[in-house]
Amino acid sequence: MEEHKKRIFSGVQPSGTITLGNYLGAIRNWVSLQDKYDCAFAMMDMHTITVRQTPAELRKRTQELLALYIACGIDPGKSILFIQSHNSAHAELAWVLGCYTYMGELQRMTQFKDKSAHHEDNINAGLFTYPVLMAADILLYNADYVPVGKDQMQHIEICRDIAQRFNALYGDVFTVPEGLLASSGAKIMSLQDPTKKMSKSDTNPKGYISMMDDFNVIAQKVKSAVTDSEGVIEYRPDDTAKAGINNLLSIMAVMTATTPEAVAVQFAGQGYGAFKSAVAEAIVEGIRPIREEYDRIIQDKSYLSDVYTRGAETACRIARRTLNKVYKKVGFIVK
Ligand code: AQP
Repeated sequence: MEEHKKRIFSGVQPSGTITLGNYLGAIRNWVSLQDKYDCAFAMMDMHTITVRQTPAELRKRTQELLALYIACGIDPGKSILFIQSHNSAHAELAWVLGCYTYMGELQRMTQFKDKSAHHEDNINAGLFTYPVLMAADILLYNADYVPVGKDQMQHIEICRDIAQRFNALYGDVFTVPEGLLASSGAKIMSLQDPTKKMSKSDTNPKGYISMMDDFNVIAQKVKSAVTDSEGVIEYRPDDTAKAGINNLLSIMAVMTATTPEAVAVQFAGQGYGAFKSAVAEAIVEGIRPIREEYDRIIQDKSYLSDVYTRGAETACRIARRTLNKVYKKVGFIVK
């Protein structure tokens, strides 16, 4: 990483196949940041085990996620691409930061509350301390900005609080990061329950569009998206009764580089059926070139392993510097 550029860190968990929400809310926005900033993007495999995973599938999905990053336009020549578990500094810093984070702060996290409600049989300590590991992910690289979807903003806030608390005790150790929200697509909703965000671990696959879905399946999923009985295409972001149509308008707007309002004007007076067909086509056409690139890259396992091996070397070097500074500050003898 060059010294004069501001730094960016972000990542996605390989906890399922990546959805259109992950793409529009996160990965897509990373591409344009690569020239202006020093960027590091990781496959966040350590976070995934807060929910039970099938080991062989997790390994496969981690590799697929890397291929998808590259297919979406993340360039390993410009950005550091690595697997979180390849850099043990993440776990090490998380331990230290955990001693500077309060139970009450973690108890307020919406994701913890949601995921504990969905996995009542496995409310583990990792799920609870997830935001501490995420703070370590970001602070190790002294990231200035963290591009994320809206759902992750609460975790960025707690990361900032932890960094400021640590800095107040020990001097300016960490850069206090800022979340960077996409101007559009920051929160794509479920197609089956448009009051909930689209999630890759949704038990109902009709709720999300996977970046790997067959194109016919995408069309079917959009056709069966929940809307309303009013039959009017209007963008009313504050009207929950219009949540389904608002969501489709937002998706169409990002896919065609316009605004939801403009899409609503374009389709005013048309039926939901025709509108949904147009949305499905826009999604498929947007995803098609990524899929073609992905199909090519995923075949080349030695290239992928070369990318993540080189990425880990650089990531470990940068992170170790920060970790040693932290260790010194708290009173550990650094070898
Ligand atoms: N629906 C969404 N709309 C916009 N952005 C989204 N993101 C997630 N869902 C949406 C953004 O994608 C990035 C990676 O997220 P993650 O994998 O770290 O975990 P997540 O936020 O918990 O995403 P999922 O899909 O809901 O995963 P599961 O189901 O495993 O929990 C983040 O920047 C996130 O904001």
